[in-house]
Amino acid sequence: MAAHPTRSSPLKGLYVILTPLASGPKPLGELLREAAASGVRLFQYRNKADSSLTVYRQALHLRQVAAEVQALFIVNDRCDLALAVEADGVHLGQDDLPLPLARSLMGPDKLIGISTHRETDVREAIAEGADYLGFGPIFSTSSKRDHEPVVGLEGLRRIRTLTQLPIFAIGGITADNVTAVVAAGADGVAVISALAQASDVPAAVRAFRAHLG
Ligand code: 3NM
Repeated sequence: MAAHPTRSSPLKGLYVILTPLASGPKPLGELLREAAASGVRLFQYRNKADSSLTVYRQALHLRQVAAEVQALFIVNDRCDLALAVEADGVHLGQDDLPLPLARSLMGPDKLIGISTHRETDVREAIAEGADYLGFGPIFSTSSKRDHEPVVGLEGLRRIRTLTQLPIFAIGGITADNVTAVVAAGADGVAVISALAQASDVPAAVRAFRAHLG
């Protein structure tokens, strides 16, 4: 199914995280379609709450929708699930499988991103061959329980000096602060609530994209 996307696909701009916990009234598949129709090319499915079967079924559905709209589809945390639904890649957290092991499971052509929160995480991710970094939380957020300490724009500026890898800033990012986040060095921004809770998804995407190029 993953005929179009490759590791060389551009990794920048708006990265929309689809998660049932944060979602408003809109089904995730509909959110994906609306966001993609407004130009979003990169999605992640994140579900830490439901059973494996439920998560698999939802991932498979979203994967199919993403393929229809020719967007990249990444699964959070789990290589087994990413492989089962033929996702374009996996996004690891610091407590997930080690990146080299994930690479050997996923193969050379799948994308592997990793959440980083401090300089040591970033250095390790670079050494281990991540395709892109998540870095945050830039601002405080209620979308992730027990999140790491806020790194702020200053933290992002420091990390930018360490690597040319694509950096997706995450945590509390909105259309109102995205300009400052990009100015601090982010290649893109990953968001949950700014899209999930938007009453007008196309308008919300446009507001981001105006600042993201
Ligand atoms: N990861 P919102 S912050 C999933 O710092 C996640 O790694 C973070 O949600 C990190 O856009 C976060 O609603 C939550 O703030 C992002």
